[in-house]
Amino acid sequence: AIIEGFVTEDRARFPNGPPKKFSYGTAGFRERANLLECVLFRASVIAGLRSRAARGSIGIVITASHNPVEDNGVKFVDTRGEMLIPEWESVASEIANATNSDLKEVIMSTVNKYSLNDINYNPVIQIARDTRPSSDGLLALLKDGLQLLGVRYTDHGLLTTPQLHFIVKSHNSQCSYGQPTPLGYYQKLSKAFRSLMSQVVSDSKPVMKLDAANGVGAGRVIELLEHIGDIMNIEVYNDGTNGELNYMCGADFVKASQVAPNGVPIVPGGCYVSFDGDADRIVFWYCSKDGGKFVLLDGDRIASLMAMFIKDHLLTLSLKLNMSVIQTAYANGSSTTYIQETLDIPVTFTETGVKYLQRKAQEFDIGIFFEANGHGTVLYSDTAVERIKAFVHNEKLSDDVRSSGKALLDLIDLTNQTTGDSISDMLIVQVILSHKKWSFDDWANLYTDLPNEQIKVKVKDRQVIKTADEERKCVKPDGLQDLIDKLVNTVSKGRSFVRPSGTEDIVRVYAEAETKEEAHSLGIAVAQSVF
Ligand code: 16G
Ligand code: ZN
Repeated sequence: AIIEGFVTEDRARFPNGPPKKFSYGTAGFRERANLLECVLFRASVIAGLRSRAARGSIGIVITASHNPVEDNGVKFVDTRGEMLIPEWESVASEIANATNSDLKEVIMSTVNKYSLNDINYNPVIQIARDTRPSSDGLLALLKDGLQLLGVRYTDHGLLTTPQLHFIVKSHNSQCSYGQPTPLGYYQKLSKAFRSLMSQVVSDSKPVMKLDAANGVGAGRVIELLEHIGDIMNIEVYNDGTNGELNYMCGADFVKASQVAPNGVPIVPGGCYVSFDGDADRIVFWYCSKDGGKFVLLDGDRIASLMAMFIKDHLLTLSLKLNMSVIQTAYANGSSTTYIQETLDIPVTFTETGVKYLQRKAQEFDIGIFFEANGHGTVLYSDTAVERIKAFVHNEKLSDDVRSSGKALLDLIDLTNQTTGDSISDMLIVQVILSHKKWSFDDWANLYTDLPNEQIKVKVKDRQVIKTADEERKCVKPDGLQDLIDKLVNTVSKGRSFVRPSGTEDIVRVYAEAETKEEAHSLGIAVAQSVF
């Protein structure tokens, strides 16, 4: 009867049904905001069903991340604080796409398939949204749906995507991960950060200048500063008061165009950081003191820095835990070489998309996963945490070794283990640089990036391109890979691959080589062979 009422209301509000065919992909449902109204209303029933099936709280975040301000989107956070499980991606798509007359049947078939009528669980949905002007209206539709269904919810207001992931995990872990509120998030991170920074002797406070992409991260960092402002200075720019969301600023813009964003005063040698619109991606950058050259420190750099620091600590503790850095084909070849050869840590490759990296990272005691675009974090298995804890409690340790062990435990608490998190990643990087007494220059000197080129190619049907070996080899159309191999062999340290984009109707070409000119010519040549 409740479903009946919901379906009737859906038909009254959206007599034409969904305005287009949606597909729940890596980014959730993402569209022009005005096309999403029906989807947001139906998101209530998707979340309610998934919550019951998983017997836990589900999160919904209204955001379109680094997309332009006219877009919006909706993403579900699964019970352990991770991305929605693949099986339910299709359920979500089916419900979002059902015609008015099919909706009831589609919902009921899900109810029956998972025997949801037999489950006596009254879910609570955790909700957050970003700063887009369309987010309020979409939120209202979602709430209407939840109320009609009698599903309880907590609206946390404006939060970063990773904060909502944290809250869902905390809620479902009976608070053992943290308190399931924004305050609980700030408290957990700031406690760990203060403890780690207290081990550093320094006569000045670290300063970072933040480009917040005119997004939701700006206000959240200001809230965070109430907890750590006495030990770290974060100057917030692109806070949304003047500029437009993600326009000429933010992590995606800076990574793609390799120039400084608008809206941030540049001081050579200063430390800069850019978030994306929902603060789950982060890149660092600076302009060198001599000559003002722009230097980007991307996801590969962050992964390398974190891997180095964690490995150092494990060596001090003489703890053998199996560790891997997870990368995609987009990782700069120099970072892979540095991690494998200098740090002696195995690198594992996966397809593009956070869910693939995350899943792979779970296979290790310590899995450090980062996409070059700046999305990533570190996952520590329960075994790893228990072993480190047991070790620290050993009575016969020297002070140095014990404090190294404690630092590692604090580092784990400072890490948002649910998903890549700009705020958490920023604090971790600061801790490492402070512990090493390193500047951004020192960090950049770990290795030298190979010059690279990314080209978008418009083709009639991008799905004719099929890849294998974690997207590093092209298996269809026939002969294309041979051609790429030949071209790659004409330049030194050459590497190139092509793949159909998952988010745009294009084929992406990546090329890298020892010199900028070679990377460029290789990229162009490969792009031409794709036509
Ligand atoms: C999505 C993915 C991101 C990936 C990008 C690739 C998530 C949350 N986001 O934004 O990880 O790098 O797609 O886009 O999984 P592409 O397929 O167009 O290259
Ligand atoms: Zn994002």
